[in-house]
Amino acid sequence: MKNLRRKTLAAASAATLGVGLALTGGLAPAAAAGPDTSYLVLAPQGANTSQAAARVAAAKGTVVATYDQIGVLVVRSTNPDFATQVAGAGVESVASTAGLGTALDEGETVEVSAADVASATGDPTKEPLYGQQWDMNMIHLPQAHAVTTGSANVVVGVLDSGISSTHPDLATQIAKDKSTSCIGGVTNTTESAWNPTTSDHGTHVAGTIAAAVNGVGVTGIAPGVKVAAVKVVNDAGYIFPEAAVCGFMWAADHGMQLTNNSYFIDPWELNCRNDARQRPVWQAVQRAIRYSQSKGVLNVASAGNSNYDLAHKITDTDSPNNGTPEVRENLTNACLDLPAEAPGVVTVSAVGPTGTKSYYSSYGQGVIDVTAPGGDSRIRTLGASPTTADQILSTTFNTTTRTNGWGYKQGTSMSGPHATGVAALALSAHPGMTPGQLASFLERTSVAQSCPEGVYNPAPLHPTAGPHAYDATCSGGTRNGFYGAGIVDAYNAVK
Ligand SMILES: [Ca+2]
Ligand SMILES: [Ca+2]
Repeated sequence: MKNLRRKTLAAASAATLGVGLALTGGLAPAAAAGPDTSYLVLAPQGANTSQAAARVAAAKGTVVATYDQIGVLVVRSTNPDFATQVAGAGVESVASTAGLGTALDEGETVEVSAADVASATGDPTKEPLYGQQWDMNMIHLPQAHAVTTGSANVVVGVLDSGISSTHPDLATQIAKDKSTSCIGGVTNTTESAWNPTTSDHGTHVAGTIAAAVNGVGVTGIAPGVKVAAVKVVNDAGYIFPEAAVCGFMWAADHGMQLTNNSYFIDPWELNCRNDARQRPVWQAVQRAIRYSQSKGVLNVASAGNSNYDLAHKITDTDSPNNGTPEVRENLTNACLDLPAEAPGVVTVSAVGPTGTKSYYSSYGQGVIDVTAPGGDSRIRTLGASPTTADQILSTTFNTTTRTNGWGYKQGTSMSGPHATGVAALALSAHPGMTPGQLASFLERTSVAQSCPEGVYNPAPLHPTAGPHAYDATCSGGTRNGFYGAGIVDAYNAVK
């Protein structure tokens, strides 16, 4: 999984290389146009952006989105000196987001064949593929659905790669009037703009949250609620900070009570507030997250698939994602994964079908709030070979054939939506909770899991990674670094 996350984009460093072409001869150059670059421009907290906008215009920038609520402008400019020239009264900070896109950990989809879909037999829920949804039994979904399948008043923003609006298990589940693309930090509510293009990750996530109970395919956790597609993953598979800011602001201003965030924002993974280059980016995203919380949104985020101890950050050898690796001094716990570690966000690790930590799941005492099924294809064979059925079955969209279907994926991208779905059921059964109350309720109704003894090594027979690649040590008691408060439980959340 780690390698999937570390996809590189060769073009990302071109932005810096394009500046400063050698000048020859004695002619004074005209102002050189640089590459078209995105910036986040921050006004002082609490100030409006009009003064900053005037400075942007004077520095030959174009404002493409204005977030007066949080004092943030999204700007594009080809002026190579934009960042320097825009500085001044009314501008607290500015940062280019070039190179700060993070690759979505897409995960591989294993599709269920049309023949197998057709021959699947029914079950008590009447969903033909329910027999493969071990994850739903683990969180006691049938018992929960006897109480409620969710309220249509609850709308969940799926900040992801879009949702297929033609999918037979999703077409009735989407709040189309609240769906948008946020690519480039600019909203586009055209239906085609928020449908999937190059990735069906968001379609899989949406199905886990809210696939219909309709006698077709699978069931979602909260089929009575609505999902809104908020597309933040671009066609190259990257999430840029301006898209995430747009997504949080959109969810906040369109009456959503929950967002699901199965992605990360920073290519360095560990986003440091004390890194001057990144601080404005951290601040802009943080302002957007805080604003959404003030509007009644609980944000749920995946912990990541690097088997990384998020509580003990010492080195960051893999970074940056899309540039030359560099050594950064003084990495501390002030360096946050966004949005997973932003205050007030529910952070979710993953477990497989036996209820133990998935080999890939990141963890960390004080960081993980709850856990949920994300699949573990290696648990059954101690790592030797993958077992598809131990992954998570949900809705898919084949981006090559442009057809809808069902299939398996695994990752904390899949566990996060289980927590989001249970939170949506909880809010349906117990309306009126604030985001903080809902987060506490989700934790309180989870089923505690004990730490494994000693060093946990679920995949010692992995053929290529080596016998200790997935070693991890769990710390804490009833609430611990692997599982937080425990496995989310749909029945406990609605009864
Ligand atoms: Ca269904
Ligand atoms: Ca948290």
